[in-house]
Amino acid sequence: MKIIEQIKDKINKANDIVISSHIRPDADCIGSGLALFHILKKLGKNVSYYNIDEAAFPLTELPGHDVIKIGQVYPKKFDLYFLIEGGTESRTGQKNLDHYSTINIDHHASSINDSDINWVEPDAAAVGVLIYELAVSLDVKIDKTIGFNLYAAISSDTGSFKYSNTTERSLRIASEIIKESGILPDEVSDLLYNTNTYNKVMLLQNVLSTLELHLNDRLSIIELKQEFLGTTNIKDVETEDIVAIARSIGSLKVTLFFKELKKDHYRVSIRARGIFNAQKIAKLFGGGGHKHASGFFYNGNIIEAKKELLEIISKELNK
Ligand SMILES: [Mn+2]
Repeated sequence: MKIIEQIKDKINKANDIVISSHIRPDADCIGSGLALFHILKKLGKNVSYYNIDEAAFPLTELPGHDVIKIGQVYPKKFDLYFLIEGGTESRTGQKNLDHYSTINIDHHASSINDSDINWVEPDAAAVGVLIYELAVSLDVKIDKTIGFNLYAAISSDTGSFKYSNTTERSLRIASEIIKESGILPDEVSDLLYNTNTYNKVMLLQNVLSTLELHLNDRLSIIELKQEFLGTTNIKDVETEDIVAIARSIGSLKVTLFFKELKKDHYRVSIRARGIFNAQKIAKLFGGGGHKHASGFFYNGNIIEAKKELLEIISKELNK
């Protein structure tokens, strides 16, 4: 049986269903989770949605967002547990996952296939694409709430339909979502991309002042120091998109974004273009992600980290 048919079968047989997204949720996993929540509601299911981390503004403004509860899943018997983008306890922060019948829906090649059913499609631009296909197979009409969330998921993970995962499939599905639900794409874009605060734009100024170019302008490095955050009230997760600015320089193949979490402890995002494989680099440091967008944690001095990465990336670029 095709995996989507297996999931359909499980949904049809289930009554009480719970959903969780990964920690530090992004627009794809929240949008996809919310769309799935409202799809299952339309089928008359009892649905709960538990996340460990609160979503950051503006994702809190996604329609239907108020159904999300923060914390561990209530220890009751659910028939089915959907894990959006990563089915492990470390990825979701949820404990005792092996007590449930779990379905992991993901599009990361690095997804750990630890759930009872693992629907992992690295070729899908976003989990939103998969949730749309699930809705179609369940015969659920895409209403405005579902449509807005799915479109936000796909728009966000394709960088507003700019990244290499902007394919016939992602554009066709985005178009079908608009047609079926009647949502206005510019309203989604305004919410996701045009709601910066003054403090956020000033933070960009500080981060951009750290910009370095290396390896004949093929590698850029930027850094977000804790001191930049100061009293800005900007949450960590709201700074994820800053890397997009540093990667817009035409000559670049790779961009590294060092985010200082505390002294000598960094989260490093890697963005790549063309044939360069960011995931391969992230894996060397115990991280993961996609070919063009990956990341890892680094404990140690940033000067050492840069030295080490420059050497590795230089070798990769000169292959
Ligand atoms: Mn995603």
